[in-house]
Amino acid sequence: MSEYSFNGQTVQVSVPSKHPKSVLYCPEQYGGRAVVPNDLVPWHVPFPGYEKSRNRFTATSVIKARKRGLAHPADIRTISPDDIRSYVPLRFNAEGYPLNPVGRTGFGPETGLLWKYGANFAADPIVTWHSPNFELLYLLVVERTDGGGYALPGGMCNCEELISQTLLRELGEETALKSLNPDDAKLVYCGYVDDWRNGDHSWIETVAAHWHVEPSDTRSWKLRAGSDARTIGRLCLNTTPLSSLYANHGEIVRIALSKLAARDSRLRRAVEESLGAK
Ligand code: RP5
Repeated sequence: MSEYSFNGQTVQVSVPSKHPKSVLYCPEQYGGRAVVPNDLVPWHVPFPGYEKSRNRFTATSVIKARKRGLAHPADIRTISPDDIRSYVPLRFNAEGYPLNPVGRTGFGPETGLLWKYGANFAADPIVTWHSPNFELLYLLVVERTDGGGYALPGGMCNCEELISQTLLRELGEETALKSLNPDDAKLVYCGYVDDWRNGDHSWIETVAAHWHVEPSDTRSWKLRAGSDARTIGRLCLNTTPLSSLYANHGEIVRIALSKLAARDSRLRRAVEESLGAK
């Protein structure tokens, strides 16, 4: 099992056992996914004819990024396996394609909207605060412009950046919140994101870090939706089901809240209520 460290904190790298959103949903441009029954998701189960049943699609943005040397070339044979990355130990098929660590997705071998074969690295800031009486918990979210609904205000990493920089840059770009202290970040998650853009050979992995702030800290915030966000939301977690969030962001927030309750007993009831919100 691999580990990831950040700010002197360590987490195990996570790969969920299922990826329902990567199998059932996709952006319209993908033209749909091949049907993958649950028992045929794992790569070790033979699925004759599967490869040919998949739609092919590469976004124009990816083709443009290739010309600038920012995206992998289309031909997998021209890419050194060392240039294909993941927080998870990678496996490759006979043609040299990296295999999605959860299993089949019904889309590939092209990368669709993603720039890289293997993992495309993102970073997700989780920002929460409580009501003055400690009864309610709030989460800062953005409404995605791609129709994916409410999500953590994260984004893709620039290759020259440290994850700690991406977390705060994305938060600033998407919400205009720039006052959080990087040293207060609590590492919550490192691993696979069940994102609807994922494919058989290209997928998203993220590092999520949590800031929980006092209600008084939020009074000076002047939040504004950035270019990647339609609106900003302050979700009351006591009444909003975490499962309604984009990709597996709800599961990631769940981990953050459990750790929060372990650190601060005053918030245990609000956390319990939020974890059970339906
Ligand atoms: C998710 O997509 C990640 O967890 C992150 O929140 C986001 C990054 O993609 P963009 O918002 O930059 O499109 O998979």
